[in-house]
Amino acid sequence: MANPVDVWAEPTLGENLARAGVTRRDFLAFCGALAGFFALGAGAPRASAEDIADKLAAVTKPNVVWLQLQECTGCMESTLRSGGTTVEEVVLRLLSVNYNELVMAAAGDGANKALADTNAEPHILVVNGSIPLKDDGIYCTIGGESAEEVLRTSAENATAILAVGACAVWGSVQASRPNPTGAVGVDAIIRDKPVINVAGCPPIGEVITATVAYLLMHDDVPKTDAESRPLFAYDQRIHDSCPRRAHFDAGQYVRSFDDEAARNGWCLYEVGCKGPSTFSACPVFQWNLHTSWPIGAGHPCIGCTEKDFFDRFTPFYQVLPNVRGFGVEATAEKIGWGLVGATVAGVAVHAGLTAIRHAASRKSEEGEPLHAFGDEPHGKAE
Ligand code: FSX
Repeated sequence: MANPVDVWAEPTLGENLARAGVTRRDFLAFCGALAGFFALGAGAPRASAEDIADKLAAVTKPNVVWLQLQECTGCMESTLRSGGTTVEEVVLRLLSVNYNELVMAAAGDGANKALADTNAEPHILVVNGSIPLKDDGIYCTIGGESAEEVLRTSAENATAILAVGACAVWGSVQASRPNPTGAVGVDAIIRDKPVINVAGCPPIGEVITATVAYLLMHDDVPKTDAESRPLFAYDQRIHDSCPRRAHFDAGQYVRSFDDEAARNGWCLYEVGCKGPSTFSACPVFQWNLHTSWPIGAGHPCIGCTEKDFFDRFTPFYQVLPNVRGFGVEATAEKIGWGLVGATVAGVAVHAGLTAIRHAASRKSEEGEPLHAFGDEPHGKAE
């Protein structure tokens, strides 16, 4: 794959920021956040805010094609509303997004020309949404071409390809059984180039931003795990940094969403939380200017950064997928190991699993039916 930095067009990001009135102080604040982000996970070289600022300021803006295929627009919303005072300013100025259905002013022939013109030159390709393959792809077409054709054409001159969102990564909800449109993710179609999978439904805005910034700063794609997710953002389980973790270890579980345990902020595992099986930086970055996140708001993690989560992790308000012959904590351990993969096993994971084993010895009362958000009452997983 060609060096992504080869595709820059003038002017440099630093010149752009200066022209836009973004101060060095604000830019350093953004770069400081990035430095902290890269320092949190594995797979990214450590760098100071000044180092990052210097590298980013020197690069020139890459041309970008940002496709939106079968999806709900949540990923672009997440990107645009990541919320930092200067983050969205900086991100938008990092890139020349020549084609994106949601934000571009052009329509019709003008939009199609923008896509064709950008595709003719080296560019970064970002894809939101799944690709329907059934029935000649009639379920998602752009300018009379199927999503598959548009994707293949857009990938030809792409110097880097990002699949952003669970839909683009694995097909997500659309690909769940019975998958009526034959939806697949980007890397099921693009086989001759690496695809960076930025997982989540939607991914955290800062994770999208940081992945783009990584591409701009380095001459290579970031190190990834077995699912092609950037290691710096997906090397830790939610369970390992969950603020409710102490309650898991103490055997203190919410059993229905209106009980005393829920009001006390206890562990959501028994109402279906998939945090023990899910790799994501959610507890650290959260959403909306660090305001909150699903578990913080009292909702179980649904595991949206994991492969085929909609088929594997539903019903969402039950404990982890049933594996006969194991207790719920043993099931968590088994699934956790299955998802860890050779490239992401680490001290934190071992520590988390050890705690699960300990917690298994003080397993909470079983057999109590769950009533959650209109679910039919059901028993615990066997
Ligand atoms: Fe999918 Fe994204 Fe979920 Fe929605 O573009 S990952 S349905 S948040 O919008 O693709």
